[in-house]
Amino acid sequence: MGSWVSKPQVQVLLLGLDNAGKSTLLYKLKHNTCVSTVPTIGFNVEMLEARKNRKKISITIWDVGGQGKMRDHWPNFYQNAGAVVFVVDSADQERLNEAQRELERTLRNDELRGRPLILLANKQDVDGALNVTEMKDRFNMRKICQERDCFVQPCSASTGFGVEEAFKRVVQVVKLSSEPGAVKDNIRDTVHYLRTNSKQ
Ligand SMILES: Nc1nc2c(ncn2[C@@H]2O[C@H](COP(=O)(O)OP(=O)(O)OP(=O)(O)O)[C@@H](O)[C@H]2O)c(=O)[nH]1
Ligand SMILES: [Mg+2]
Repeated sequence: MGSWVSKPQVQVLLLGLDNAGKSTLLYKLKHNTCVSTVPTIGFNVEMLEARKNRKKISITIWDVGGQGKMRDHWPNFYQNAGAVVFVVDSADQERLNEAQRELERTLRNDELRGRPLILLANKQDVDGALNVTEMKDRFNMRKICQERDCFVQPCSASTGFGVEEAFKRVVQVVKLSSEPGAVKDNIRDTVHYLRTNSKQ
């Protein structure tokens, strides 16, 4: 068996509206390349290694599709999530309210109580993107951060700006999970749903 098995495992969830840039970010992190993505129906998962408190840890990143129908499946991934990374297209002014509503709905779930949040203000390379101060205001960060560790990181998944910093921040705040298999068990419902629907 590979050596990663014995390392502490952590689970990180990448959530956010469709088109926010989650998959682009995941592959930028994993392969340092800007891949051309298609909307995610289901989820992508990648494993990365990092050091936390001078120990090697293995980080499993779940990138779950953000389209309306997919959002109903987000809760299947909440159990044992060590941190939530919520990706926002900070240049898409028309969908900021929708993103903010989804973030609040997500964080209201009991299974995510006290879990750290990293809000990624993505697409900083696009003209008109909101800056960190504007994002904090728009997403009620003061209120949200009363109950959890929070951080807003500006980035561009396309250019790579801020991506490494975001990952470092995730490693810093992520909680080690006690039952590494549990998230995998919970995705069975989602897989079943996708299989059933793809046959129609
Ligand atoms: N300019 C710019 N475009 C970006 C950035 N990040 C992602 N994109 C583009 O935004 C589009 C959507 O990116 P995805 O990574 O597929 O978005 P997603 O959040 O995974 O979307 P779903 O899978 O539908 O939930 C693609 O055309 C990306 O190339 C960025 O930082 N800057
Ligand atoms: Mg995607």
